[in-house]
Amino acid sequence: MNNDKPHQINAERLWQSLMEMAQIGATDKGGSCRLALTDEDKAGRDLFVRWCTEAGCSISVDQMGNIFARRAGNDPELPSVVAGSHLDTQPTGGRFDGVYGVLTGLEVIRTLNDLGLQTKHSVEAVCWTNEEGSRFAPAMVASGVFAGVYELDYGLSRSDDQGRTMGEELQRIGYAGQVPMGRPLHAYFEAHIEQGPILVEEGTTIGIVTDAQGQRWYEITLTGVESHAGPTPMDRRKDALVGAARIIARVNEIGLSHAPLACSTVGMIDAYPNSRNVIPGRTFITVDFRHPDDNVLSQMDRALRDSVADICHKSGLEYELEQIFYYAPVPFDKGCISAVRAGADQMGYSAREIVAGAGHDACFIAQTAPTSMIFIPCVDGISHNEVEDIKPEWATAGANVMLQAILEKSGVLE
Ligand code: HGY
Ligand code: MN
Ligand code: MN
Repeated sequence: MNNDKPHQINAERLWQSLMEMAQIGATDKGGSCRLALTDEDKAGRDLFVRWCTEAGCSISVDQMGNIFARRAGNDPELPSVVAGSHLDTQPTGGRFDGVYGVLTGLEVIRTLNDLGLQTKHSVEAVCWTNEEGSRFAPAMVASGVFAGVYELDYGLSRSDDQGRTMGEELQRIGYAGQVPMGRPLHAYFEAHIEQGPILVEEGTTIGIVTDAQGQRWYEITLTGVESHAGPTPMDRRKDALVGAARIIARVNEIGLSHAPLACSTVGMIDAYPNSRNVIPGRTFITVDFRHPDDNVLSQMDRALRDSVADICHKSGLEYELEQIFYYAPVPFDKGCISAVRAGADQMGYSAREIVAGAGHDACFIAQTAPTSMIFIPCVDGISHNEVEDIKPEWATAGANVMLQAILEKSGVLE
C-alpha cells in the first residue's frame, strides 16, 4: 500500500470483463442463459481459462470440472487463498449472479500482477461447477464434492431431464478433470450480488456476510387416476393436479406461518398427461424451504410431510416425497469476516453485516476452510431474472474489498 491510499483494482477492466462474459449465452431480454455443462457454459469456461492463462496463472481442473487458476506464491507448500464463484446460470438468469465472484477473483490476480506484488500463499481464482442446481439438481454439487459433503460418484451421476449425467457432460465439453477432489485452503472468499433488497434500499455498498440461511429441497410425485374430463362425476375423481394445487397453497402457508424470515417456494410443476380434457393422473412438484434457524427448518419439514399425507388421504392420491437437498444454516469464519470488514473500512465504503438468503458455494466450502462472503447491492434487489443489474461502482467496491482481504490473508512480501 502506498502511503495514503490502499491498493485498488482496475475498475474499467473488471467491468469490461463482466460485459464480455455476458455476451456468452446472452438472452433477448438482457440476461444470461448458460445452464451448467451446456455449450454456453463451456464457452464461458473457455473464456475464463483464456483470461487466467493470459494473466500467467497455472490452470487445473478437478474431477467435478471445478476450474482453479493459480498465481503462485513464494511458498508452494502453503495452502492457497482462493476467491471465486460460479459461471453457470438459471435459464432466465442475470449477467452478474456468480459471474461477478469469478471475475472478481480474476481481477484481484490481474491487479497483483499490475502491482508486481509477491504473496506468501498462492492466490487462486475458482469457477465451481453447477452451483445453480437448475439443469442438474441439487445446487452446489461440485463445491459439495470438493468439501466432502457429497461423494464423487453422487456428483458425477446427477442427471438432467434428458437423462444425461454430469459426468457425461463434463466429458463432452472437455472439463472432466483428473485432479482429485478437495484439498486444504488457507481461506476462501466469495464476492456475490446480494440478490435481495436490503443493501440497495439502505444505500449500503458492502454486505459483510456473517452467515447463510439453511435450505431443504424436496421432490413430490402425486398419483391419482387419469379419466375423462366430461363424464367423470366430481365426487369420483382422483385428480393429481387438484392435490398438487392444495399442496402448493399449503407450502405458501408454511412459509408465511414462520414470517418474517422463512421462505417457501414451489418452482416446478409437471402434470401428466397435460391434456386439457384429461383429469391429470400424475403430477410432479418441487419444494424449496429456507430459514436461518435449523429448528424452524425442521418444523417446516414436519408441517410439509403432515400436510402432504393429509391432503393425499382426503383426495385419494398416492404420493412419493423425497428430500433431495439439505444443509443447516452456515456461520462463516470470524477471521475472514474481519478481513472483509477491515477491507471495507480501509476503502471507506458503507458496510453492514448481513445473512445470505441464497445458497452459495461458500456455504459448502465453509465446511472445509475458513470462509466468508462479500455482498454488493443489485438493482431493486432482483436476481434469477434477466433484468438483474448492478452499478459499475458497486462492482468496483466489492472487488476492492476482496483485494484488501486477499492481501491480508495471502501475506504480501515487501
Ligand atoms: O438456490 C440458490 O440459492 C442458489 O441460487 N443456487
Ligand atoms: Mn449465485
Ligand atoms: Mn443463483
